[in-house]
Amino acid sequence: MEFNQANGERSASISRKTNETDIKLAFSVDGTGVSELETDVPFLNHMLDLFAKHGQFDLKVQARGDIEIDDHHTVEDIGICLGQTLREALGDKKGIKRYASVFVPMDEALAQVVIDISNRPHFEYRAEYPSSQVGSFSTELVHEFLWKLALEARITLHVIVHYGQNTHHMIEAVFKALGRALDEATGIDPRVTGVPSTKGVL
Ligand SMILES: [Mn+2]
Repeated sequence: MEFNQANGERSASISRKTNETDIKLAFSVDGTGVSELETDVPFLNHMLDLFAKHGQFDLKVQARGDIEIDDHHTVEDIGICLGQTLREALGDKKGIKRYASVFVPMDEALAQVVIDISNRPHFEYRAEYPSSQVGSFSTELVHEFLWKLALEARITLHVIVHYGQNTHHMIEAVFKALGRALDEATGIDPRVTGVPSTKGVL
């Protein structure tokens, strides 16, 4: 499960097995929005599909986990794997835009994602959902996924759900905004020479 890095594509893959989960994940920053998602958490498959599509990433995930307990470990560990591959794929971060702030509406819901590809892991999250469940999915796991993604990718990630009435819509807006914001922040700005930091390193 790998993408072709020979043509300069920024991509990485990981295979991670613990007593709780067994995950294979391949991620390409410079993709076309294609995903192949085989996890035991259907709602997360739906969200990752949106993330890849709206971020123009390629994403393959095969994940088996101890969902007989609950979805927690599987969702958390996919977040960890995605964060690690994002960090690896970006390498020295030369030429990237680094920052992005994106609002995405989904009908009545509005989400905002603000990113700094900073090498300084930080996560802020403001979201209050009307429902604690979407189908069998616990909405508290959105926090778990994004938090671990930010830590492992070593990015500053602020996620704000401004309002909404339908929990499915609200979370969908988050994942679409995350895709679009990461797409923009990882994008190459031809005016940037080297790393976009006065410190000279990110
Ligand atoms: Mn949906």
